[in-house]
Amino acid sequence: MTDGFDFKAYLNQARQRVEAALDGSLAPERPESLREAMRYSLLAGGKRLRPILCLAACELAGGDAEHAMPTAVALEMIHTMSLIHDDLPAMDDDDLRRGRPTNHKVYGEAVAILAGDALLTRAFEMVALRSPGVPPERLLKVVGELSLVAGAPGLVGGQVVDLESEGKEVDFDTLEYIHLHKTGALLSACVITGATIGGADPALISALRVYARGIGLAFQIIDDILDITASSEVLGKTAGKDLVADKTTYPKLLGLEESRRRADALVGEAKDVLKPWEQRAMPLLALADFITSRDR
Ligand code: GRG
Repeated sequence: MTDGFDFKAYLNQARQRVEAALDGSLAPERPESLREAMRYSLLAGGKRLRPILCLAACELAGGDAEHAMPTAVALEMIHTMSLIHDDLPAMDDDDLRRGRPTNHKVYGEAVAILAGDALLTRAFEMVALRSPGVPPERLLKVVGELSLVAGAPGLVGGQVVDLESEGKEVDFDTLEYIHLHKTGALLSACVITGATIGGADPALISALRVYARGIGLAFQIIDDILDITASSEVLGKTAGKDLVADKTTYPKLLGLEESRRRADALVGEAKDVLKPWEQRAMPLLALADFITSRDR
């Protein structure tokens, strides 16, 4: 479906644009110590999948990707703050993220919590106050989407169920609930907000919701597989944590092979739904494949 599309070049170029925008989003301000902690995690690398999904969806809808850049930055800010908070001793208690010591290891717990809070609120500022050229009614929809995704109906709800499931036998429905909320919701918001800024019609928005559900679940299945098969050096975060914590994961419930088959099938379904937009959907189709072929 994506023959002839130079995905590597697309990804490199998109990443460079995103990195520049992320850098520009945290210009000098007081207190410098807080800014430093925010920049430490936001500019620590990462695949930048979420902002790129947002830009690609905006272009698929016929919009100018530059108009979606502040929202793309906002999505990476929400993602990064969720990683900072997830790594805290009260949550996953980790000391390695994106190949470096976690935020609280460097700046202490109090500043790490506050850096996360400041990134979350800056995300809304990016959309509401720093998105020139986008009609206000589209920005309002984006703010609504982000507020649902970041809060109890999204990441926070998923994280709470995940914490409550520790040390318990978890059934398939609960596992899927956790993944759809902790991981899938934000990936979905990426394409929905991008497409909204690009002026998508309801048919495209519905198709993108189906696409996002597929890639969201597939992304988490691959994450579970990589936790077992990849090293901490390659992942840039502590590998093997799920086994140590005896966490319920897809490989635990289905085995490695069946988990991979399921991820491939979900990505296949996600791609099928974008068939009517085939040419313009090339980046999103290739990004779906990237989710199952990635090694970190
Ligand atoms: C959003 C208000 C608010 C609070 C956060 C801590 C928390 C509540 C939620 C946890 C969310 C979480 C850490 C989900 C895991 C998602 C996941 C699979 C992250 C890894 O994503 P990658 O591989 O990472 O895209 P990089 O580093 O490449 O960006």
